[in-house]
Amino acid sequence: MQYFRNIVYWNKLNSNNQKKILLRPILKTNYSIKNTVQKIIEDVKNKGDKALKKYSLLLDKYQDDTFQVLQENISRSSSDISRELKEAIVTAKNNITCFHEAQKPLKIDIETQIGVRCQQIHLPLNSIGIYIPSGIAPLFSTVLMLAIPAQIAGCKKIILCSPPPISKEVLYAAYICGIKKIFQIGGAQAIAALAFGTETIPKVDKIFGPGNTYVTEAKLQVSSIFNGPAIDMLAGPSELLVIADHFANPDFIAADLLSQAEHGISSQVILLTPSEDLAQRVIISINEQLKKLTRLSEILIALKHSTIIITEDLLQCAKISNIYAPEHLIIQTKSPRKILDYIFNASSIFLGSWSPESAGDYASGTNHVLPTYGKSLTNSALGLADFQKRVLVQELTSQGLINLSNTLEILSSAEKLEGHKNAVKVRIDFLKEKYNG
Ligand code: HSO
Ligand code: ZN
Repeated sequence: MQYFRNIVYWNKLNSNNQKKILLRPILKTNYSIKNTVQKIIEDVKNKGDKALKKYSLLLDKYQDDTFQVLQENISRSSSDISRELKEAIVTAKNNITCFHEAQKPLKIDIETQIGVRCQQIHLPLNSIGIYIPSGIAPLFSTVLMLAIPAQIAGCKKIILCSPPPISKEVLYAAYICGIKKIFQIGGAQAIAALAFGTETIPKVDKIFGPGNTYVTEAKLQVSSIFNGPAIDMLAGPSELLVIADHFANPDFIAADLLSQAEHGISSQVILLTPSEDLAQRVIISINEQLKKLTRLSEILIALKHSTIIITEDLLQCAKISNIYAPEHLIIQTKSPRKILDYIFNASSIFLGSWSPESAGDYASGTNHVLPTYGKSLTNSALGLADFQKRVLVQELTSQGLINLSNTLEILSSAEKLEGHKNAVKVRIDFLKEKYNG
């Protein structure tokens, strides 16, 4: 049976249909979700732990006095995990650490003119919250992607929240990343607790991590409050775009497309290729391989809004990919680096036949928290910089100020800000008096 056969020819579509084919699935947040989330946030803000207990019982059927996972249970998670999995987690941790250590920014410390020293230094965010959703199989790899850069940056307080019952893999990943404060609390109530703090859950400065519609809506609402916490980004469904030529292996492409389609019903995968023959072989391979996958029902729905697009040439593939601005872009062509020069919008790029997206999802070292839904137009993959802030420092010598004083006085006069001018003038007068008078 042919489950998947969506194929179109880009040049045969009119411009309206070209736009349509690149549309993402519509994400539904209705008023009812917005209102529910707003109510939960208000409740947690005003009633703290009492509200948390209420929502935990109501929504997660879970009762607890403190929600906090005991230190001994965090360290005990190590004995609940197979040696094989522990080793794999450690390998991933080492590579992610290596790549994020390398992101340490260069310090800037220069004299813009004689006696005028300007610096840019980087300071860690003081407190951050990590939210890890649950599910049939919680994606504990996200703990590594968030906790490792947070530790490298030097964040002092790292709080992790995940819905009850927290998975042993999440606990172990948190344990090896040195996270000590872990709470079993989920949903919008967890985000509200991190945003405002309760008797047991500390308030944080920035909230990271993906989640369902309620969690995403809660992140949106708390971050738009004037003195609310910052957030990393709003996580949308996973997406993958593959650019391939007739040299590519159709089984590899099919497997990559299916690997992202299995994330959920709103995931979207697209293949761009000038080769009709390759497209047909990918279709055959998808229909073969998907039968063996366990998340077939999600995959089939995701494939409904996924397409193979036949293009004129590889340059047109790059152009279409830039319009779509994918979260993940795999380039499987004879010379992928040549295509890279024409790519302007993508969050994470995988070059050649031997770079499946799974490598970046887990263990090559790059971060898998990425802008989706076309946000790669302006935003970047999560990295060390998201856990730090840039701070500017300057120091002028007396001679430096004398050298700059004329410029400062002219500029401040022109803006009619006499107070600014005066702050320079009192110093210059002081110096004149000291040395001349
Ligand atoms: N592809 C997902 C990340 C992930 N995949 C986690 C497997 N586990 C979003 O980039
Ligand atoms: Zn993935």
